[in-house]
Amino acid sequence: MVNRGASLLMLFSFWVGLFGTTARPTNAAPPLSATPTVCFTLEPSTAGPGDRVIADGDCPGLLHHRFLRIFFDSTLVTETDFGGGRLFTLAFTVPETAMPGIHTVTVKGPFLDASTAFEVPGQPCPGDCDLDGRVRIGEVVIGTGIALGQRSLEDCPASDADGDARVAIEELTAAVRSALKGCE
Ligand SMILES: [Ca+2]
Ligand SMILES: [Ca+2]
Repeated sequence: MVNRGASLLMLFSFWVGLFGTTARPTNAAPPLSATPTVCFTLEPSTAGPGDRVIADGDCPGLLHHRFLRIFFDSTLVTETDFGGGRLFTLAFTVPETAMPGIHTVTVKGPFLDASTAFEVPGQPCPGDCDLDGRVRIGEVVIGTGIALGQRSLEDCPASDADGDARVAIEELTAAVRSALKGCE
């Protein structure tokens, strides 16, 4: 365990040394986290860029809402002047730029902020925590923290390429490769 931790630190030190002088300060990638409120379903729950998805909801308190917005991660995909009631059925299109991996779809209204997961099929770019098609130093830091047991895998599922719920040195190396050469 000590050797593994030391190896991880060496790998990370190497990467920071390589980029320390050229990497611009960057915001750490936002963690992938779902809000506790889940009051709608997506059909289908897995689809590719450009595909149409139906959000079917039954959200308490929606009666008083007028505007509803649906976000795919941080991208606004639907905005509607909702008539009222607690039931809604809204369609949206998966953004063309959506990368493979687990995304978050959020329905927002004046008093509503509900999220659920949505999967774009395929392997995510190794280490790309926020699925934006690039790996930044903050994302390598997150992956390293997971490998060292200091962070939760939920903070960056894309760090775990083989899905064994651990981040191995090889997976960190793949993340560094993504940062150096871009996502393939
Ligand atoms: Ca990224
Ligand atoms: Ca793994």
